[in-house]
Amino acid sequence: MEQVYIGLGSNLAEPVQQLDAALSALAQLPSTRLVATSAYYSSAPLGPSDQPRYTNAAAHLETDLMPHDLLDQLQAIELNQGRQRKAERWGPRTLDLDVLLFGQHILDDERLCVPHYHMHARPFVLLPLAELCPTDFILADGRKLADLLQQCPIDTTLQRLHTPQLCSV
Ligand code: A4P
Ligand code: MG
Repeated sequence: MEQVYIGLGSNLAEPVQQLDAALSALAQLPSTRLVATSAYYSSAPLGPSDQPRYTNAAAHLETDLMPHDLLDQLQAIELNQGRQRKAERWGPRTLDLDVLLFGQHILDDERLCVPHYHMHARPFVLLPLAELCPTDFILADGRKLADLLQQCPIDTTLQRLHTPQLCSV
């Protein structure tokens, strides 16, 4: 079993409900267990500002799926929840599921970059992730999560919301 951390984000069509539905779908993935989920966080959009605020969270999975098979499953969940892929970078979406960390694997191919390339600069990714990891957590590439948190820009718009009911199965 690999220990995997997923970043969830939504800013369209009832974001909290989108994340609730996505966590239920993650809990039902084959050969996978949903171990824990973080609280939900609300923040102003990074990138184009003419879009709604985002709701973000992180989930800890244990899985026997291979990385690209897990990505296929995540993209199927996104599509099932009405995700439309547009050319616009950092544009609005019903659901974004990113593989943040996949065990001790470092991946960099045309479909998967893990650890996720932007996570170090994003408080709305690091704060939920830190809820799920030990304080001395070290990423596969040797970076310490505590250092990333300390060096990450402060987001004054970030608000911690509730912790979802479905926190483990
Ligand atoms: N891909 C490569 N590595 C990964 C990975 N580790 N996990 C590839 C998932 N996918 C990965 O993904 C494009 C391609 O990335 C996939 O086909 C996959 O093979 P995508 O989901 O279509 O695009 P994306 O992730 O939305 O990339 P983009 O447009 O750069 O958006 P971002 O960077 O995710 O930003 N503001 C706040 N406050 N909160 C947010 O969550 N999110 C965005 C979207 C903008 N502003 C935001 C937020
Ligand atoms: Mg994505």
